[in-house]
Amino acid sequence: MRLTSPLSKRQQLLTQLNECRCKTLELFINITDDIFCQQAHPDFSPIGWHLGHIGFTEAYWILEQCAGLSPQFSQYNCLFHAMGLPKIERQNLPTKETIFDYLQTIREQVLTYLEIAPIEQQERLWYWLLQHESQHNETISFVLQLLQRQENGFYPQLNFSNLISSQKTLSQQMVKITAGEFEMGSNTLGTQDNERPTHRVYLDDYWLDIYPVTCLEYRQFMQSRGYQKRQFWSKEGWQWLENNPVSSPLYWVESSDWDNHPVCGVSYYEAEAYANFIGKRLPTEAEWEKAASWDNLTQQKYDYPWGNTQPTSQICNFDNFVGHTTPVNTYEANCSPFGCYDMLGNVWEWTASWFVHYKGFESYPYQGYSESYFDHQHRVLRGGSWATRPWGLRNSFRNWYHPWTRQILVGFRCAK
Ligand code: AVJ
Ligand code: FE
Repeated sequence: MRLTSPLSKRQQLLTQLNECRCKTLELFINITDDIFCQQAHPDFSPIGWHLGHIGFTEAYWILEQCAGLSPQFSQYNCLFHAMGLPKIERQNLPTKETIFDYLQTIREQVLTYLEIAPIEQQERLWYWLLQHESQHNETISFVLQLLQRQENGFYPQLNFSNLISSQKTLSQQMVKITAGEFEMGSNTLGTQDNERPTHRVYLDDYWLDIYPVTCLEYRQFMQSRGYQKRQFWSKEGWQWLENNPVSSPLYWVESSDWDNHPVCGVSYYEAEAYANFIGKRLPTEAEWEKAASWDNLTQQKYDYPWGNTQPTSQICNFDNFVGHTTPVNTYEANCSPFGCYDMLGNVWEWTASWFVHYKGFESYPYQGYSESYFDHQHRVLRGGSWATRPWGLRNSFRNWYHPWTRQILVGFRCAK
């Protein structure tokens, strides 16, 4: 007897599609048409565009490519295509209500098709779609935060329990990750093309911070005039700083209540400068993944730092449960076999690695999904943030951004 029948796979997919969509629509509850169309930053599209693009992508892959239906809503072909209009021209959008109806119409057809779809052959595509929606969902979350910040200097109010754990004394420590091979990447169904195939990687001994760098730690760098001192910055980093004269992380809050929170909203250059200041360096993505996933005793790899059980709101800060960062020592169970905390959730972490393919890479579901970014212009980020949805939270997940990006929910930890 097969353990999973095609029928139960269908049901599982249906449940997950519904869950993921609820999480997406939830973000739009109090959104006016104004905010819907507003561009918070030149590098990011309005949240309304992301919503339309989610529907467009689902329609293209499921209704056109799988079900063989002819294209509908041709008025959106250019508007909601990722390669369609320049970002600056994506503000002239249909109303929120129109886009909601569009998504609903697509989704009804998709669910009708799901009842008869050859799931066994298409499973990877359906999971890719969940990933895709999740990632745009996270972008919507931080674009909303950017807009709120710009409008009223909004920053999150900490609740009581966050304040309490902030008050515990917390000092950064490092753990030694012993030399040896580990298994990098993942071949499981829900993973992206760029995480595959798994391969063995040998690393020498190295040390890694047990926590992401906190605001308390980073303040030292600011107070030592780190933003003014050329010596800490790489050539590109200093050039970036000269053109973008900033003096604190984008999501910085000047209050001791935030001391134990991870730094959030730094470019790769700022992370690199801090590491130089403190006499350390940024980890490579292999160093990050080994520390998060490898059990040296059993020579086994885990999907999550705590093992193979799925994440919950009790274990780590993700999925918008909290809605902002939490002190890096809040989740005791969010600890890897090597003893590193908070590797998944809270903030993404910059790594020193360029986003490049693993040996044996095969693009999926289209050539440019990852391949267009294997250009030595994008750094790898690991670990997920407080807004990362379950479909994108795992040890092997690779995110990528230009090193100057600081609008995302990103911090870092150091190695040496
Ligand atoms: C991997 C998050 C940078 O949002 O641009 C979404 C993912 N690719 N649609 C992005 C993606 C195509 C990508 N990031
Ligand atoms: Fe997309």
